Parts: sequence; C-alpha cells; structure tokens
Amino acid sequence: MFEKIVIANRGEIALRIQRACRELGIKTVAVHSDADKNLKHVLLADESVCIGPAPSIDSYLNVPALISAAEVTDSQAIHPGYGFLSENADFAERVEESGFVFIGPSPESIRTMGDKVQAIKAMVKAGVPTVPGSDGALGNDPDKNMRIGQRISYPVIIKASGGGGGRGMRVVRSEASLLNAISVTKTEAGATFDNDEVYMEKFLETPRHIEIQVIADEHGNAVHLGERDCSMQRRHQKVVEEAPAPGISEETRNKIGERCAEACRQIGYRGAGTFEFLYENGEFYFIEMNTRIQVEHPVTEFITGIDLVREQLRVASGLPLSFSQNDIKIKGHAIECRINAEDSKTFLPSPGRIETYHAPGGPGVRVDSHIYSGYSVPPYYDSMIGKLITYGNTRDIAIARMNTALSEMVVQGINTNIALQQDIISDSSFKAGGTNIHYLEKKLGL
Ligand code: MV4
Repeated sequence: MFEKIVIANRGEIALRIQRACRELGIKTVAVHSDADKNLKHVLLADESVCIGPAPSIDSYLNVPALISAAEVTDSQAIHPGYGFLSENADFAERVEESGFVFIGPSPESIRTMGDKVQAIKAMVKAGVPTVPGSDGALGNDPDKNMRIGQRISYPVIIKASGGGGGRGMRVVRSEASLLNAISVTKTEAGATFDNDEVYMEKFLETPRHIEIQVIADEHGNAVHLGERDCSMQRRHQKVVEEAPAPGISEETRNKIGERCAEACRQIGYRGAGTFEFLYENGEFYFIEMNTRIQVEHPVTEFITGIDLVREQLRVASGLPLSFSQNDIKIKGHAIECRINAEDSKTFLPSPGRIETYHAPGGPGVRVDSHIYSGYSVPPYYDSMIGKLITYGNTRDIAIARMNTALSEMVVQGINTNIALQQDIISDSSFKAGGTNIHYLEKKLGL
C-alpha cells in the first residue's frame, strides 16, 4: 500500500479521500488554492502545498503544480477525486510519466470512455445494451444520414462524441430539421471539444437515469455493486440519488450488472467506474461511462457495506479487490441529498461565511461535508457544500430518516437548498418512487 499520496481535489471529496487514507495508514498531502487554505482537510492533512491562485484553471487544473507537489512531498500517488482532472487522460498520462500512480483507470481507458462513439462501440462488443442509433460517427453523406434517421425513427438526438453530461446534444423531432441539426451540432462540437464527430440515437422521451457501479483490479477481477437511481436532477445537476433503484428486481440488477462487470474484464478496466443507462419501459440503454469516483458513491457504500475509496486505493496500489461478486449482498435502502450553497428558489450561488452549523446525526445518518461554523464558502467553485445520506432497512425508513436529518441540519449565514430537499423528500411522487429525469424540472415549473 502507498505510504503517502496527494489529494488533487477540494471540499467534501478531498476530506472523504483523506478519511480512507487515514484508515489505511496512508499519509495525505493536501493541495489547495489561495482561497482554500482553511479547508477542513487542509487543516487535518499531514502536509499541505499551495498550488496557485483561486481560479481552478490556475490551481486545481494546474498540472505542473500538482506534479511538483507530489515531487516535493515525496508522494507515491495522486487521487484526482471527481471533477477537475479526474477524467483527463492527458493528466493521468503525465502523472504516470512522472513516476507516480494515478489513482484511477489507465489513460487508455479514460481516453476510450471520453470518446462516446468509441465507448458505445466497446459496449456493443461487450454485450452491454445501447440506445438504437447510428453505428458509430455520422458521415457527410446527407442521403445516408436521412436514411439513418428514418431507420431509427423520430424523435432522434444528435450527440457530440466529445460531449457527455448533457453537453453538445440536440433533439430532432422531424426529418425536416435533421440535416441542419447535424451540421450545427458538428460545428459547435468542433469548437467546444476540438472533435467534430457526432452520432445519432433514438431520443427517449421519459427515461429514468440509472447507473451501475463497478470496480475492477489489475488481476482480472471485476464486480458490480448494484445500481443507483439519479433521475432527480435539474439542468444536468443531480439533486437526490438513491440505491437501489425503486422497482428493479434482483434478477434484472444481476443481469445488467454482470454485463457491466464483463465489459470491464474485456477492456481490462482498472479502478472504480460507473455505467450510465437510460431506463425506459423495463429496458436499459447504455449512454456513457464515468471513469471516476462519483459524488453519489455513498449510497452504494451504504447498501453494500463496501468502502469504495478504500478499494480504489487498494487496486491502484496493485492489490486485489478485498471481496468477490459472491460477497456482495444488496441490503436496505440509501438516499443522498446534495446540500448546495444556493438560493432555494432562484438557485443563485450563495457563497459567504457560515456563522452557525449543526450537523444532523442518529442511526443510519451519514454527513459527508467539509463545512464548519466560521468556514467561508468561496465563490470560485461548485456550490455543493456537502451531502446528507440516510440508510434504512426499507426505503420508507431511509425517507423518514432523511426528513428528520434535514430538519435537524442548521446552516446559518448563507442560503442553502435544504428547504428544496425537504420539499422533494415529502413529494408524493418521490415517495411512490420511480420518477423520470424530467420530474423535478416540471415540479419547479421550468
Ligand atoms: C439522452 C436522452 C434521451 N434519449 N439520450 C443528458 C446527459 C447525457 N448524459 C445524456 N443525456 C440524455 N441523453 C437519448 N438517446 C436524454 C438525456 C437527458 C438526461 C439524461 C440523464 C439525466 C438527465 C437528463 C436530462 C435531460 C436529458
């Protein structure tokens, strides 16, 4: 196992990674911007290094500064967390070339999954179900593209191969607008992603967003850890996540999960990963793979009893996974509410000093947050200030605990979305389970 690693991130995930390191006896180096010297994990770190000014581009995205921090502290590895450089294949490559371990998949895996056309091809080959669509990137022949549209049938969606997470897509509702949509999406993609490849899929009108967590080691072991339902979202930002997904049978879970694990074995995947699916009328359709630890990983940790960050550290150091598929038993239900520093109604960011903070607690309550009374939320980064995760033997118990926990949580001095979360958790359709990706935006009147 590593003796010392650099945590190349900030906020709650940096603290989460630090906690896993401490349990494993790994020393931590916190890197931080000028605006982040008072972050909780920086104050708790064995060592800390300032890597630049507040803007991310000069600090958390500053590759030479991050590599230097690993060098001067004699660290062995770099954990990228989520966001920032976590899915940047060039960064992973630079880390390895500099003699450090990148705690994540190989640069090659990151690069393949970053190219959605290649990712879908890999999944088709591995037997993972995908959305009916063009077989690869669209060419420049208008007649051929019109025929692809007719075969798929309308509505269709044009997506940039270099996009993902909701960037670079355009819905096409009739054949009259197909060619223009392809051309516009292509031009935008070339400018935004430096890759003008686009592809076409059947547009699913009311799917749920269900994702499968996997983890693999470099000894050929790959397991799935069940699914999460992340359909409660606004503008491609997840708001509430839960595991397992309401209404998915154990048989269905094992079938799709095993396809994902097998795909990992086929491509020689190492590390934690997430297969994103749209789920509609009882069918799964792969859309993208994320090659990082995700914000919502704690719900999976609750229902499996697995520490995903600990396993990431193990497999990155060359150790085998500490469990096999047969050891994984999904038990109970977990829900996560993301807590953001933002206005509950306008969604405008609300940075500033937290005057008072009282964390909720009790059975089945987990708080992943770096905030404390007197901490100032800087204006430069994502507005998420923590996550509240509850667990129970049943979904109803997890919901009841979330209600209690939200009402116990006090954050004064800034605005938060706690009131919105209370509204969602009390919503009758949420309580019934299985709402689709459009539910929250409709409820909010967007
Ligand atoms: C889709 C889709 C419907 N049909 N693809 C948006 C984010 C990116 N990961 C893929 N996205 C979508 N792809 C087909 N063929 C609808 C969406 C979509 C969406 C997906 C997941 C979660 C929230 C979403 C919100 C709007 C659209």
